[in-house]
Formats: sequence, structure tokens, C-alpha cells
Amino acid sequence: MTEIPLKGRVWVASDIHLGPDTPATAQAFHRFLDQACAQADALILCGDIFDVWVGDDYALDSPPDWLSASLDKFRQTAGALALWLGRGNRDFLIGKALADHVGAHVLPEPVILRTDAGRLLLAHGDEYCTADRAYQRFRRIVRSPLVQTAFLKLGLGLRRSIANRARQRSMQANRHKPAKVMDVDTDAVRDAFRQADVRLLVHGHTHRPAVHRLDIDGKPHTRIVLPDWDYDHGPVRGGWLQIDEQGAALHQASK
Ligand code: LP5
Ligand code: MN
Repeated sequence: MTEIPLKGRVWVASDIHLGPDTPATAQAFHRFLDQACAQADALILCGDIFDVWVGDDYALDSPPDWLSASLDKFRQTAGALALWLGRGNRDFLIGKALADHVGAHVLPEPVILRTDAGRLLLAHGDEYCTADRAYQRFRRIVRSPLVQTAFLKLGLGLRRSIANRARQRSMQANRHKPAKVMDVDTDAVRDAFRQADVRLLVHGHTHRPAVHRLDIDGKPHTRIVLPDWDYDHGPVRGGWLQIDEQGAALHQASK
């Protein structure tokens, strides 16, 4: 598994879900990026940065205004600190072209960060939702390089309509899934801890921010779940994890 050494103050955020209909979220997130530039040494965005991503060419060729604004902000951020862009279940098509365009790096997945607080495992989190068989089947298909190459050859219009169909189907399917199925699976989490040989796992995806303590093989372990961001619909949600020599501290947004 890839290990990234990171010195100093590391910030991690996930599931910002930027899109055309999230102006307030984008504004709050851009403020957060300014704060990161002033206070952090590295910023890692670990997936679902965008609500949907149909290929880097969409961003590079003629991005809409909302996307241009965020890309400018990413470029500014990457000029001030080390910026890593991770892929989630909505934006797994983020590639090196986008990262190069803004001066960032693509985050390998899963990845071990070697920080001042020790080694930790970082992932988007969807890979641990193994009780969701329908999702894992979908994931295997769309993560296949062959399928991705074929999809990226399609015109942008067709790609966007396929992505919309997938979103609709996903929302329909999620209405009937029990909450437990949509959360991470305990055994999958234990396996991940053992395989990576770490005591701390950080992930997003489930939108259930929390710090979970668990015992594995008689030793204490911690799983930190990052919040998703939404400043456009209902009560404000957002936040990030700060990792430094003091440990890992979850900061959650409040009104
Ligand atoms: O995203 P969210 O939170 O709603 O639900 C996720 C899981 N769903 C997904 C699907 C995404 O929302 C759609 C992503 C679009 C990506 C753009 C690229 C498009 C294709 C690229 C091909 C290379 O991730 C959801 C989980 C939930 O998290 C909790 O973990 O339950 O899983 C599902 O909903 C899976 C369903 O059970 C089955 C999905 C069927 C999709 C069928 C696609 C049909 C395409 C139509 C083509 C004409
Ligand atoms: Mn997700």
C-alpha cells in the first residue's frame, strides 16, 4: 500500500459534493481553503469533492462558472500547501489531468499517511460498505479500467445523461436500503485495520461523522468518520480533521 510522509499540520476533508446547485457550500468551502492556506501544511480531500464527475476534459475544456471558481481556488491553495485530490464514489473519474491543471496530486487509494501523529489509513469509505451487495457490484463495474476507458470515449452530453441516470437509480435504491446496509461493515473495517497494521482509520462517505473506539486483537483502535458538507439545504454541515503531533481532532461546522 502506498505510504505518504507528511510533516506538520495535515487537514483532511471529504464529501463536499460541489456542483452547480451548491453556491453556499462552495462559498463556505472556499473560505475553508483560505483557512487551510493560512494554517495547514497539507490538505487532503478524500473523495466526493464533486457531486458527480464525468471526466477531466469537462473541467479542462470549457468549465461552467461554478467549476471555474473552485478550480481557481484549488490552484491558489496548491500554491500555498501540498494539496491532494482523492476519488470517491461520485468522482472516481478524477484523473491526473485535473490534478496537474490545478497543481495538486491525485491521492492513491487506499493510502497510509505517515504523520506527526503516527501512521493512519485513509480511504473514501465506500469500499467498507460490503453489506451493500448491489453497490459493490456497481462499484466493480465502474472501477474497471475497460469500462472507464469506454465511458470516457463517449461525448460529454451522453456521459452526463448516463451519470444522471445512475444518480436517479442510486437515489431510488437508497430509499429502500436499511441504514445498517448503507454503513460500513464491522468485519471489513477490522480486516482493513489488520492489513494496514494501523491504529487509526479515517474515512468519509457515510455522512455519519463520529469518533468510534474499538478493540481489535486486544488493542485499542480508532475510526474517525468525516462529515459531508452542505450549506445550501437545511442545517449547515461540514468540517475537517486536523492531524498534528497532538493527535487527530475533528472540527465540525456549526451555524
Ligand atoms: O451516491 P449516493 O450517496 O447516492 O449513494 C452511494 C451509492 N451510489 C453510487 C452511485 C452514484 O450515486 C452515481 C455516480 C455517478 C458517477 C458518474 C459516472 C457514471 C458512470 C461511469 C462509468 C465508468 O455510488 C449507493 C450506496 C450509497 O452510496 C451508500 O453507500 O448504497 O449505491 C447504490 O445506490 C447502488 C445501487 O444499489 C445500484 C446502482 C445502480 C446504478 C445503475 C446505473 C445505470 C446507468 C444507466 C445507464 C443508461
Ligand atoms: Mn461518497
